[in-house]
Amino acid sequence: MKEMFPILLFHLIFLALFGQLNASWAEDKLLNPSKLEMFVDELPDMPRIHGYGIVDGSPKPKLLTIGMFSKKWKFHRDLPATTVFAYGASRRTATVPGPTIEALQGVDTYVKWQNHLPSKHILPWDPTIPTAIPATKKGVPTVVHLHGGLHEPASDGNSNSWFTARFEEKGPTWSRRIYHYNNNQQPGNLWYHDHAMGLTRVNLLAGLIGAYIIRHPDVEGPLKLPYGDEFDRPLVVFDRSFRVDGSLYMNSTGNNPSIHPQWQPEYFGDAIIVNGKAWPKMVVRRRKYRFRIINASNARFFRFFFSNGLEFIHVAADSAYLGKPVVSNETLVAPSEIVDVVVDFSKSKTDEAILENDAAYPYPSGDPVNESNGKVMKFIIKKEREVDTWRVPKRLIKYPSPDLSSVSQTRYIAMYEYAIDDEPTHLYLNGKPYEAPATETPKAGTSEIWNVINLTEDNHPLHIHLGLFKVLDQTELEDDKEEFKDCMLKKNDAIKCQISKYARGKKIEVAAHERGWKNVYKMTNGSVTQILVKFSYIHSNTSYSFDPTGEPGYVYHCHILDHEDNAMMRPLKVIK
Ligand SMILES: *[C@@H]1O[C@H](CO)[C@@H](O)[C@H](O)[C@H]1NC(C)=O
Ligand SMILES: *[C@@H]1O[C@H](CO)[C@@H](O)[C@H](O)[C@H]1NC(C)=O
Ligand SMILES: *[C@@H]1O[C@H](CO)[C@@H](O)[C@H](O)[C@H]1NC(C)=O
Ligand SMILES: *[C@@H]1O[C@H](CO)[C@@H](O)[C@H](O)[C@H]1NC(C)=O
Ligand SMILES: *[C@@H]1O[C@H](CO)[C@@H](O)[C@H](O)[C@H]1NC(C)=O
Ligand SMILES: *[C@@H]1O[C@H](CO)[C@@H](O)[C@H](O)[C@H]1NC(C)=O
Ligand SMILES: CC(=O)N[C@H]1CO[C@H](CO)[C@@H](O)[C@@H]1O
Ligand SMILES: [Cu+2]
Repeated sequence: MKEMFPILLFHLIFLALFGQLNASWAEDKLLNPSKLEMFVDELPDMPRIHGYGIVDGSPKPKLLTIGMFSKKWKFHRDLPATTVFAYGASRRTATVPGPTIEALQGVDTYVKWQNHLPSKHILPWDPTIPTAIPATKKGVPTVVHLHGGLHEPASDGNSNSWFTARFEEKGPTWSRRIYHYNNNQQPGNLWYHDHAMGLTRVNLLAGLIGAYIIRHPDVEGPLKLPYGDEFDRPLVVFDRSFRVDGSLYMNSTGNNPSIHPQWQPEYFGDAIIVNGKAWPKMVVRRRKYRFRIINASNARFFRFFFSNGLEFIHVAADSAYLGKPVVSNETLVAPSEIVDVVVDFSKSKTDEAILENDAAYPYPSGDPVNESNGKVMKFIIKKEREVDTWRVPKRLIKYPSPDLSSVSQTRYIAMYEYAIDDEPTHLYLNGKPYEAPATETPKAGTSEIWNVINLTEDNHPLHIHLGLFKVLDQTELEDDKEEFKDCMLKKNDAIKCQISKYARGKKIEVAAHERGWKNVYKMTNGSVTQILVKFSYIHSNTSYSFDPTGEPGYVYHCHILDHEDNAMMRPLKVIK
């Protein structure tokens, strides 16, 4: 026994270190989120990095180096520090979310994205879904996608262009160490995040997200919207669950474990995090602020509203300004959608306003929110009245409406979910895996109509790389849609299945603030959503300032990350 003891101890340490003990240990050590007092941490403003230099008074292209680091991050005053993956100019300055990159329209930003991550992931991932797996089984594959960016395919962060630390291993379509963002598009809100094959959900959960803003001072300055670091603030919102020791918790038992031991169709966390703090607070002055709210949750939809009735004045959506401001008392944000709103705190009748959320999860038919996930953050409004120099003009920036007569193609995109005993195993677009050759091959410079048919139970936010789109119409399928669904499952051909016969139900109104140009939209279940996708700039008639036809092409996918990973994503190949 005496000799055995060290061996036993060694085994225990080994097991504890390498995870086999975690499964039983993990679940009873889950943190009850109501143990964290709300509104105690100040809302951070993430570091701002300029994606341009100033030489002799004029802006010049710039090369940034941004790394991905494993480090500790405090999500709440009373929660032990959490190991995260964070973007930053250095390990010391890396944050969750990462730094906000501020670019100028027409000035190129180059980024050397560097992977400094350890050899093992901090979250459970599932090798049985289509996944980037390094041959040595060492290193965390990553690749950065700038969401909403119009740039060459080789800098688009294709899921198979992943790389591990020191570029030791690279995915099959990897070609560049330095990414080139032209920034030649309209001013607006973008965000960057990881996009590695089969790892997007866990890499984002670990912290690999950040905001990116393209500004055009000549066009935006005259609007006099709230501006500058104090009044123009990105809010990156997501949900996370923790163990009592502060570590991130993700359920590691699949919903169909005999097929996918770990994968689950949707991740929901119990704590709502804004700019890296759980339920933070922010002291504001009695005047207007602009908030660019990015939903960086894996699967949670948010419907935001203020406890004291303050309104949202929408000035832009996820990729472009609106023609006119739109006022609303609540706003629904799907994963990866961005709302860009002005809030006028001088209108507040109280000295505090809580930003709340009442979206069921999964949206729209899942569990109702409760005290924890129904609260987002608190604004403490100073008492003193002051003169507000910011305004919201009656007209913002109007881009020409899509020219329907020039549409060159009409496509049907059907969303399918496959299940065993009602538990989803995987999801496909058009019934095809990601690896099947591209079927969506738009011509550069043209516009197309896509009819997106949801044949699943859920509301899927569809995101298209490169192409910006406008939602034209959303129509419910008629009651006998099961016939249509059966036909689609057999033939996968919307025309042969007589879509026009079924797509005659109720029209679903598209909210006024979502009628602008977008890059993500909620594809409501049981309906056909018609969008016009433009494969050219929306703000000018010049052709793209890069070649969109190169390898490895682009993709389009569902932005519920757990769906995207398994494998609700298809190639998009632009041709000449
Ligand atoms: C984790 O997921 C499994 C299978 O989906 C489920 O049975 C289990 O209750 C979950 N655990 C927790 C703590 O939610
Ligand atoms: C917002 O206004 C609509 C219509 O007036 C109303 O039905 C809804 O309950 C309001 N929402 C909130 C959060 O006050
Ligand atoms: C963020 O987007 C995901 C996926 O579209 C969605 O499920 C989630 O509800 C959204 N969250 C917010 C805060 O908008
Ligand atoms: C809210 O629901 C979550 C998930 O079911 C749970 O973990 C949390 O404890 C609940 N919070 C409260 C205050 O009931
Ligand atoms: C969408 O799903 C919800 C909840 O399952 C359901 O109430 C609603 O009728 C569905 N909508 C359509 C158009 O099928
Ligand atoms: C492009 O040209 C067409 C036809 O001349 C014009 O109607 C449209 O407004 C132009 N678009 C932009 C963005 O300038
Ligand atoms: C076309 C179609 O059948 N769509 C599905 C969309 O989602 C709903 C669930 O709310 C299903 O009932 C529909 O079958
Ligand atoms: Cu989806």
